[in-house]
Amino acid sequence: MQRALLLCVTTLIACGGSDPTDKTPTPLPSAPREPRNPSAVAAPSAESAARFIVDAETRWHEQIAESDHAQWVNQTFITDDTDFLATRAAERDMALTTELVQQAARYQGVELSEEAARKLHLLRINTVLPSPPAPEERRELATLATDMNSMYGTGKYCQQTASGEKCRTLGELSKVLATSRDYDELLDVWNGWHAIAKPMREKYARFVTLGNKGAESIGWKDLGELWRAKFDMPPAALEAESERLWAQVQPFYDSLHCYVRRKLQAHYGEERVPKHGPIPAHVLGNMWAQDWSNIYPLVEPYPGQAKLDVTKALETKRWTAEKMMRTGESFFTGLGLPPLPETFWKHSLIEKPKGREVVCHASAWDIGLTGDVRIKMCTEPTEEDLVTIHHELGHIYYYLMYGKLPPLFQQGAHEGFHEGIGDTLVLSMTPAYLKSLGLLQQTPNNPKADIDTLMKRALQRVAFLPFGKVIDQWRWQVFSGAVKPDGYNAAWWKLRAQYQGIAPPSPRGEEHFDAGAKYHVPANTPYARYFFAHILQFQFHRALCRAAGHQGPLHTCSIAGNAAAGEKLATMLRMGASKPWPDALFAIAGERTMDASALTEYFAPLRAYLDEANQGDQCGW
Ligand code: X8Z
Ligand code: ZN
Repeated sequence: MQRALLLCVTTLIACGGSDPTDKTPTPLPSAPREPRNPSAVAAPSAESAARFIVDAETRWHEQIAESDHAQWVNQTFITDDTDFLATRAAERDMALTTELVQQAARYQGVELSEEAARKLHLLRINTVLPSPPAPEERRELATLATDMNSMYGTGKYCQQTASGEKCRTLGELSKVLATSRDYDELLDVWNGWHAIAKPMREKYARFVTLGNKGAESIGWKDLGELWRAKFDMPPAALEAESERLWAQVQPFYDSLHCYVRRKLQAHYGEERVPKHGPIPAHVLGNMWAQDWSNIYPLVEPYPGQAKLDVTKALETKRWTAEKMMRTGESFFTGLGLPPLPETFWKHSLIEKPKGREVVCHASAWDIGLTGDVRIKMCTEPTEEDLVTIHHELGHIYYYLMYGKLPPLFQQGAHEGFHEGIGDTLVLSMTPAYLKSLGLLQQTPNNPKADIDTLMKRALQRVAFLPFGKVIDQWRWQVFSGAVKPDGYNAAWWKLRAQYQGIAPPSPRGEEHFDAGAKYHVPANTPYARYFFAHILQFQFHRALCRAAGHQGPLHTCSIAGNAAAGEKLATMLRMGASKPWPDALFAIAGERTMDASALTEYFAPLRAYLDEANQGDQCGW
């Protein structure tokens, strides 16, 4: 996670850029209070706009230092007191970013330099939670945001046992989902975790009302429209873009789904995993059925061909969180990027601390945009966490590489770029690379082993695609009012069935709030970014492999240790959000549109294998 500075936190967030095609919001209402900055009241001109921008960037920069420190303390030590402090900081943050957007509107239509125009555009979309005009509603909204985040962070599944109450955290429940193959045990932990979201339901409905008031006050129809405006294209075009990319990958997803469902039927029986219907959501190895790699042993195409159990090696070799982090750092330094600053090691929280509540969902921070970069993560010795470490370090290196730019440009080219950097490097963690780390023993080089390796990767990255799409499609409907609170859960499961082909394993009436059991909903972190990242990372990978002079199939490429690939990557990272994202994409890949052809190229051998294996089966749901 990260936002502009730390993308998963509620208020400020990485954004897109200026574009003449960008939708102009409807005229803005007047600012809620007198602008403090005299330049903001001067007649709008290029000069007054330049003064306004300097002043706005300075004020914003000052403010984020306060909210970042408050958020960091809150999320690494959840108490009523830190909730209070985080809420107060968030209030100020919301007030300032909203005020600046309103003031920036004065300069619409003024002829500006390219840089000034881009900064004004970025300023207009520099929030995921604008403030409603009334101060008491701002406070209420900030309080709801903190409450839901902390409810998620402290959520537990508690049961009465003979020896007293036994409570399990999300980490513990996830471990059961990853490793158990007992249908009823899986169902129990799935139900147990999803119950934590029930009390969020009413809060979320109010949050939506107030968040929308904020969005309206800065000229957007609703919060969803503001979120969609962050991609250098009109909000409506963003939806079409997401559908276009989905259409490119859907046939492959359907084929993977068909194969996996058959294997799960073989294990759990047709009465539990239906022959032609959706797969129950709790048997895919992950609480949200978003990453299926934990059920790899159940679906392995050629058992015994490739030994891919990295988790076992991490456990038996007793890799510590620090060793896993340092290994991730070496990937980046091996590309020619700088080592992490000493403060990273001093300030990060990389293990779950005992005796205090923390938000364990992994995140990457650049406190106050000062280069004080940190990761917060409750690391376990698993392959999944090794992957997440690289993901988070991708954010950290983006922060470091664009750290010299003006504050408003210190963001990803768009949010999906930020989410895709570390993931791109993970695509280079081939069996040979993992062997070089001592995490795999042998790396047989034959087509069957290749299919096994690709299967594992597809369970991680292709299974994710429809999930990456569904979360914000649901929220966009909620924000627009197309889905009302009395239909939250029905709409959630309708989308999950439609795109993912999964079904809830127990009755899920409107007393439940299953969307709230996924971090990004209570934390108000946009999610479409991950969908785009999962397309872009293959484009980045293909481009970097070309820069590295790789010959042969794309899935066999590793850019580890390649300085030419590193320089190409660094060039894009250094651009931050200074230019519209197509320019950044061009800098790395020589292409200006997002495109799934690199993903399909990467998985081509697996696609052929699956289509063949699915012959005679009636796929779909
Ligand atoms: O939230 C994250 C990162 C932090 S930005 C750990 N991810 C998404 C998720 O966990 O749902 C990475 C993959 C998708
Ligand atoms: Zn992330």
